[in-house]
Amino acid sequence: MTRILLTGAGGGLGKVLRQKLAGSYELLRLSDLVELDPAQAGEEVVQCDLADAEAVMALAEGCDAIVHLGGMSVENSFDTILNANICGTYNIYEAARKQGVGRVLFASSNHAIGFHKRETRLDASAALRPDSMYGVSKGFGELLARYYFDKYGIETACVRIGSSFEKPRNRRMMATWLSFDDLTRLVKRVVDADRVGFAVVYGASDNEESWWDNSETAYLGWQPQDSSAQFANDPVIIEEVTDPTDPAVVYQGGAFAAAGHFEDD
Ligand code: NAI
Ligand code: 15L
Repeated sequence: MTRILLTGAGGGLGKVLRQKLAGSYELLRLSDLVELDPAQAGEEVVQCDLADAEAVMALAEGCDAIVHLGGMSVENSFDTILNANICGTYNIYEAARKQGVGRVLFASSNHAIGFHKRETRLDASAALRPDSMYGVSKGFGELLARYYFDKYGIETACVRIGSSFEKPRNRRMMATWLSFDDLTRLVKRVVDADRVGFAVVYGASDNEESWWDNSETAYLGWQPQDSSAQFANDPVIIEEVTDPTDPAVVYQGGAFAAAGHFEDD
């Protein structure tokens, strides 16, 4: 597992991983719709649209694993989600199949299960309950991953990322926060593990408030080491006032669950 394709390399997490994975593998092929900084040693840079099947087919050539972060990362019009996330992820799996790429890390999201209540503890077998069309597209990606593993043996870790930012931005993120270092360790475990199979992993740090149970994927050997507790006294966390009956507080998906249909806005 030495030649890695990283999609979404121009985004928030893509930029972090570009920096943190530098030098760890023989090749990091970086791709995004937006222009990227020029390639450094051990890197290749390819600008392309994930909806362009031919371009994505070429993108995967010669790679051992794909870290698929690219796509629309929040709620948007169905058209945008369809092209970037649904067609884009299908193109990634078809490219993996035809180019012989054996392993994918799919950046799924907590919004695939965002309509579960916060007092419900979820494990890898929890039902998909998307809270948005964005969440629906992540559920579709997980189903694609399941299908390509069962039919073609392409391994995937579907990582239902919570909130991966420098620090939590609100009270909800005290439970959902995933530090950049824990994310990087998880990506490396998925790339380096002897066996991944089909795995659903919740991407959260070792936070005091926790809604998710990763015991079914303990075989991957990933143990988050950071905790949001260090931010408990941050003014953003202390000052935020929340109504416990607000759907944005009741459901795991927060504001995504509470929002109306994007196309109506
Ligand atoms: P981001 O929005 O910063 O980055 C996504 C990147 O994908 C952007 O650089 C964008 O240009 C690229 N992209 C969008 N449409 C594309 C297309 N049609 N073709 C090629 N590239 C395209 O998002 P972020 O925060 O870096 O997240 C990365 C991935 O992780 C996303 O798939 C997101 O859904 C997922 N995720 C992130 C979370 C977070 O807390 N940061 C939480 C849950 C999931
Ligand atoms: C996501 O899926 C988004 O990509 C990210 O921007 C955050 O909104 C995150 O979920 C979250 O739930 O905090």
